[in-house]
Amino acid sequence: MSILGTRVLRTEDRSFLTTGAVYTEDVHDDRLRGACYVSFVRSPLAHARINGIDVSAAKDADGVIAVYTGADLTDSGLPPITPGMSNINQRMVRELLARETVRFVGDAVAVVVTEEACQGEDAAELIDVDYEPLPAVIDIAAARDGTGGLLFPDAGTNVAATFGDAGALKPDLFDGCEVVVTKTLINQRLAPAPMETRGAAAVWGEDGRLTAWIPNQGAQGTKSALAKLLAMDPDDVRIITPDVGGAFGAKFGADPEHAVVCWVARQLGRPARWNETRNENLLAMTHGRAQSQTVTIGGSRDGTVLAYRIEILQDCGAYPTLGAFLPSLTILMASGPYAITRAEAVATSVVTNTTPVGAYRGAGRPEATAAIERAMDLFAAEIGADPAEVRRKNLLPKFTEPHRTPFGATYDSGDYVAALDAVLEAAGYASLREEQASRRARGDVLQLGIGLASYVEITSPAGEGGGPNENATVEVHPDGTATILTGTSPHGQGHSTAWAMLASEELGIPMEKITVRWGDTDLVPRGGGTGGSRSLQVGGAAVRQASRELLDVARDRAAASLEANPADLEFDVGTSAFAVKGDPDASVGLATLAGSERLFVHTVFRAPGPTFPFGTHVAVVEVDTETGKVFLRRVVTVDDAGTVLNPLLAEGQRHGGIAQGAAQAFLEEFAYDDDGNPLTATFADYSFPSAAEIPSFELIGMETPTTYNPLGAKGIGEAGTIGATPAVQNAVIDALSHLGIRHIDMPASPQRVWEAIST
Ligand code: MCN
Repeated sequence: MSILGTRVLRTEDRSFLTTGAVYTEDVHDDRLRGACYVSFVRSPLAHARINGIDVSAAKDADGVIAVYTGADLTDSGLPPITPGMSNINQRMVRELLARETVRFVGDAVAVVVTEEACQGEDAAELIDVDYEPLPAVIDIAAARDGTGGLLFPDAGTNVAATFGDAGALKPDLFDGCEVVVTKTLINQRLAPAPMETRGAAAVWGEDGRLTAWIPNQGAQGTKSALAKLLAMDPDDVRIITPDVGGAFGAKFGADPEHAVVCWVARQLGRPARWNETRNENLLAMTHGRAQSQTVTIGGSRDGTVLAYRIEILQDCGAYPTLGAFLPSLTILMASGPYAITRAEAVATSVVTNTTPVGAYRGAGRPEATAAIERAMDLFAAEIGADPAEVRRKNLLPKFTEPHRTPFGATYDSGDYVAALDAVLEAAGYASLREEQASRRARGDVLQLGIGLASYVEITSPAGEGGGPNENATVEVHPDGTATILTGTSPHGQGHSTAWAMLASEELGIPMEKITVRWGDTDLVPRGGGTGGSRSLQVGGAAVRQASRELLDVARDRAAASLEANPADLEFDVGTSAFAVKGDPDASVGLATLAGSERLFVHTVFRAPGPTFPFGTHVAVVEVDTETGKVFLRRVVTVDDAGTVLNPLLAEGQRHGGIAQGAAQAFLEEFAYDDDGNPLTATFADYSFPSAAEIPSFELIGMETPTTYNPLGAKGIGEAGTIGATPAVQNAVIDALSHLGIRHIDMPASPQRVWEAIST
């Protein structure tokens, strides 16, 4: 019986729940013996000129081995960081440690290196930086217009990148529409806040090679990024990935801090370690989202949407990296699951004196869904129609051949109406509306809101070499065990379980005898890592392909050993052995075959393109009309990620993602005051939900296989954050729509909701 599609328990959890994880901070390795500790000195000002740095007092402090500033790094020949992507303004250059100007609260200006970790923070306080404050650019519209000053005077602008031509927007796009609604929506800035903060441990060998332990989402990408920062040949860098306590998109590649720690280790000829504090993490790890979106939607009074436009202003923080590029993904997915043919989008990415923005679970796609799903509700409210009906009317009909959107995305397969109908049925939509009507009639304090979000998203947009592909190696050992090497890099997604299932299914080797390894670049030199919910559809597919190719190799060897024709052999998964058809005694097992010569296959799986999972979420909230407090009561979802390999893993991803997505709608926001001081730099201020604030989610199954990989699988890792956010936001507004409220920006905090009710 096949184990694929069954609820196999996560093999990872036994050690996590007993001996515990080994995060970078916990790594005990002989090579790191005698390590010193690096602490960063960070700017307390959002924008300032550095007139001088006095490190003398710090140098004399307890346990201090050395103090370095940006000048030391530059003197040693380290280059500044130029934006990686060519369409970003190349004059917006960052230094590993800021030398002349600091551009956000948290920008690092110096490091102290101490014998003990605890000595660093005290010594760092003794560093006297002479800052000359400059006006902080926080408002993104002002940043775009350059009215509040420039972050990079040499660039002559705060605009880091543009997408589409704002001057070429069609004035007649909405001609013929009976109804046109326009609204500016804030998709607020979030902090990824993984349980494990960032860190590094670095040591240089006598051969001049660097070994660095860094929590990451893909060691190979971290290796090339780190080598670039350190101006080194990537072959001289080895990255080792310990257990990673959450990443959510923000641990891809390498950050300036990682490079500085490695540089310190080389400078001192001694291993160096860095463990980021929670406060530093909230200040200096890349943030996510941070878009302002002006949506315009037009159509007829019967509910048909005829035209849609989105104009995006992306805040990319102080230094443009991936954040500057995120709007291109928002634009790609802008028309969502709808049959809108007249659609256009433009975006401008600007720098501001805030923490740099990067990828955060969904990276550009939740923003697209949030915009169009809010627009759909605004349109429905304007024509007085049921939001579910408006969606049903405009969703693309079922398709099995690729569908090309006005924004150039090619959706592989979809059945959007079925997803909507299934979730409405499961949620009991009609009776929820009845309940809502009676509460309104009674004038209850607790009003009921029902929110919908239909979505389609892109998974596995790119990989190794830029395409949706991934490699795997499968080796069977003489003792009957097997090892899988993968270019993916799990950090909560359960690949050890999933990849072992796939190999076990093909090779007949029990899962407990299969070890999955990743994240050491000397062991797995190539790989695209884990992000963009790409892993199963390309990495898992590669494991299956490698297993099948291994059987081909083994078949030839078995034929030689049994003196039979390969075509006359049958592979018995039950015994993991080849036998001659009709003569079961003439057999040889994979383990035996591995005894005479190594039995392994390395392969690359290449998909024809990304895949497009879809679904609909229904959120039910109660809103206290006296206090503005939102209670999330239910989230019911259909998330169709094609064929599901392991429902337990997929549902785990959905639960986590929905909680995270819902949190954006009613709780989370990383906020600054007008001077660029962070208002939410501790967990006392930056709130996210605990189990007490969220219900258990109701997950409805639906599987529409893709033909882009033999597993039929699409990605599931980000679906929760894509569907849940607008569903919950729409639910909050729906609860109050009878009061004439059409929109409330996220997060729907009690204060914001109360203000909307009171005005
Ligand atoms: N799966 C399945 N059937 C499918 C699709 C997936 O059984 N049709 C299973 C896979 O086997 C895998 C898991 O679900 O075990 C997720 O697979 P996939 O959708 O391929 O996504 P990735 O493994 O590439 O995960 C990436 C995704 C992203 S982009 C972010 S961000 C994210 C996330 O996963 N960050 C996470 N989930 C996270 N979960 C945790 N605990 N921590 C994070 O930082």
